[in-house]
Amino acid sequence: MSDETRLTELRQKFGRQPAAPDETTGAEPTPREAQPRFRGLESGHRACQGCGEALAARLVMECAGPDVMVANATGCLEVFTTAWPESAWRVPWAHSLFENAAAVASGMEAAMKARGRNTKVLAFGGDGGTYDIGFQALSGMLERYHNVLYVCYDNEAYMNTGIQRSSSTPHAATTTTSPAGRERMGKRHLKKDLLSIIAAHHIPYAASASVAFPQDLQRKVRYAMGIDGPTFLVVHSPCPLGWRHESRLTINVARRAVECGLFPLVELERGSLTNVMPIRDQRPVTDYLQLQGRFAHLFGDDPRAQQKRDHLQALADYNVQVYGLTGAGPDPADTGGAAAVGRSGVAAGRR
Ligand SMILES: Cc1ncc(C[n+]2csc(CCOP(=O)(O)OP(=O)(O)O)c2C)c(N)n1
Ligand code: SF4
Repeated sequence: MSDETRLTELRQKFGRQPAAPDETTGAEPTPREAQPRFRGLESGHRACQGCGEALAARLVMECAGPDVMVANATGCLEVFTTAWPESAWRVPWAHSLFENAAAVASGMEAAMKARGRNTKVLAFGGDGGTYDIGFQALSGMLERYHNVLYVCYDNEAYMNTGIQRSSSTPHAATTTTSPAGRERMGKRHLKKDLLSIIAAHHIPYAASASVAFPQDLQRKVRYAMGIDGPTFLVVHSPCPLGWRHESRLTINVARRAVECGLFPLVELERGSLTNVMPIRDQRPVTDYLQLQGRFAHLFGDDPRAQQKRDHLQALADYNVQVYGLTGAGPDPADTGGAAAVGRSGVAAGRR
């Protein structure tokens, strides 16, 4: 069976077909209708209400599938989608260890190549599995130039095992292993700049995305999928449980992270910055921090609180400066991000 026939079969079985122009009027379908809506990750899994990671994975799978295979590091995504004997995945999916999703994906890709198939391999990991424990395998996969799209669902802590800090946890956030208290104001260290390290491998494409901007996220996935070689995407994915915000605020929290400059949305090709999502009106970081219980200690009477808030503002301003985020161009608030997410029933308030 040819790849094309197999793809058509998969789409008929699992997904909505891309709409064609209207037969009588000839009207073109809207961009959304023209997309194949492949549901590689089904509903009915066991993620917490408002889980950003679940939404991010669904958005990625919608436009990456159906002709893909997934290697998934252990973590929340793996656990909430595969409670034995059930699975929410509609693609070939392999559980890997915490530390080796990239190595497993490399092997899958090499095996498919040996069989003469061009099935694309995806590797998924949380920030613990990517920034920290799986980093060595990831670096090797990029350097060996495997044809794999690696997606890191960045919820900024080891959520699956009880909200431990990772090297992606932001400065001053409280976690179970960086608790705010008399000794210190949450995490002492800075969030690791993983994207710059990935870009230093000079791979064809590396980018950051956010669940608050699904169209931008899906454009980046489609672009990465079209590249023959290693590509990388880190998706900012709020976790209501670990960030201690209301479930209905997931999109708002993610949006504010971008609007204040703490989570810049950028694209790098072969190590060079090629595109950014500009911020027309930069929000103060406090607009982002105050929605989340993990930063609640920064708004109390402690004299160190102001210093930490200033530090976080300086980090956001630094991002705005080095990536050139201010200036003309489309504003994130104009891109229909949150409104587009509303179709899934997730609260879609803009601010
Ligand atoms: C070598 C190893 N150490 C620790 C664990 C336990 N463990 C499983 S998932 C996990 C945390 C995953 O965190 P992250 O990758 O950030 O994903 P999240 O759950 O936040 O989505 C840990 C510590 C493990 N499975 N293997
Ligand atoms: S703990 Fe966080 S990342 Fe894990 S399922 Fe719940 S909301 Fe999602």
